[in-house]
Amino acid sequence: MRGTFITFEGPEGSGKTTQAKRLVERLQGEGRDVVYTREPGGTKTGEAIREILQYDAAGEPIADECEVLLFAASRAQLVRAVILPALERGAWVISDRFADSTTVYQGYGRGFSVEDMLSINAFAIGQAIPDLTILLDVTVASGFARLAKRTKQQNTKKDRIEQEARAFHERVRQGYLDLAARWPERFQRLDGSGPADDVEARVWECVQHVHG
Ligand code: T5A
Repeated sequence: MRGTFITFEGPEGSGKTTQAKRLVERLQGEGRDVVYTREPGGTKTGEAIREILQYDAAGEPIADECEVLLFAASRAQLVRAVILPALERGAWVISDRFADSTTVYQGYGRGFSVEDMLSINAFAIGQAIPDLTILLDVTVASGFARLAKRTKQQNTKKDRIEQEARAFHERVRQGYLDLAARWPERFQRLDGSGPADDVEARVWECVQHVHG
């Protein structure tokens, strides 16, 4: 029996990593076989690509077209090496970002054709279509306020895409809302604001509602 594939999407600082990990713990607490993945990354090849994408690790500016294909390449590897084998053995797969990120960041954000991004995604993911996509919706301002707090507390630096202009991130947020309206049967848009425990309760209700 095929397992269950859930993806978390949302703007920067919307709480995807926090909530994806909490969901993994809850499902594991029920004794389920659960695999957590993140994008870009999740495999050795993907983590190497992540380094290049996040901080220009190759030492030169990345062309926007190259960026699209690197995200797709990381995803193609993750799907074949991790996601499909896990789904085939009946596991739950929880992914922190997936193909919708390319549609909104490179399509709506960078301005590439959304339909082109969907075609590239289709090639990269094959049969790995999420059963449920949880869109954690927060305003751009509140997401960045969370990241600013983290940057200060942990003394980290902003990555390449976080440094994009505010208008870029507003387009990303709008892109997510458009995708959620386009595929209402797959997307669940949840309010990502408020305390993490409250958001976790919303996520859990949503997962139980969709998958019993
Ligand atoms: N990208 C990615 C593309 O452009 N195209 C693609 O195809 C893909 C896959 C990935 C970057 O790559 C881009 C998008 C991104 O710019 P990343 O480091 O993985 O980079 O960045 P994000 O996925 O955006 O991860 P972030 O860590 O920035 O945000 P999250 O995961 O949404 O948020 P999280 O859980 O890490 O929380 C952020 C901070 O807020 C706190 C947390 O403790 C943390 O400090 N927090 C809360 N604070 C208050 N209330 C709550 N409810 C909170 N929940 C979390």
